[in-house]
Amino acid sequence: MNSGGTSVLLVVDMQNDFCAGGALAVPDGDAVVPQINQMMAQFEHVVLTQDWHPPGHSSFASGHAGNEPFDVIQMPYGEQILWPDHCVQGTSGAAFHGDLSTDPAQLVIRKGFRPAIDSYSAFSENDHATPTGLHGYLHEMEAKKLVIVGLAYDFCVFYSAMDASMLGFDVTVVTGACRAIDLNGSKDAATKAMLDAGIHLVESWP
Ligand code: VGL
Ligand code: ZN
Repeated sequence: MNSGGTSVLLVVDMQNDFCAGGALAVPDGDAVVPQINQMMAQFEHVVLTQDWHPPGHSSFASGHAGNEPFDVIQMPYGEQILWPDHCVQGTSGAAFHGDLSTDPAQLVIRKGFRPAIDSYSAFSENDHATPTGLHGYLHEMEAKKLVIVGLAYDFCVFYSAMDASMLGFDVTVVTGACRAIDLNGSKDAATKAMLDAGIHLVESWP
């Protein structure tokens, strides 16, 4: 799978808190683990992302008196959905799903660790100005194609795919290996925006 440039598999936020019983469980999130494990063997480079918030992170509704999870508030960098406390650094909720093969990963990108900014994209914080370092890694690996899977389809997968496309990568999202939170139509909106951006959406891989 190397014709036309190096391909990288980006596995987004396959963590306990986004799976069954987790603090921000994505419906059916666990179901994608076996397919992702199989896919890893087919790529020269595998990168994992890990949502990694300090306690009391500004995206947590618990720190905003009068607000509840899934409310939308204004932050200096724009609108922010408030989430239940999730993926707190060092907790079991922030750990990767126990059945995920993490051995093939060459790089783990942690994001969302700055107390005042949330981070959905694997490339930059939600201020769209603070990079994570992933772009530099991909540049050095001479990556041209990015295949993206994981959780959640309509948040971290979506924003990662859009940034990757904007940065000039050939991007494919494997929808069968993703699951969505789907807040107020966010799943369909994500699909439309990705198709408009020229991102390839395929049900399975290869
Ligand atoms: C995510 C909401 C908050 C995600 C992370 O991984 O899609 N969503 N933090
Ligand atoms: Zn988060």
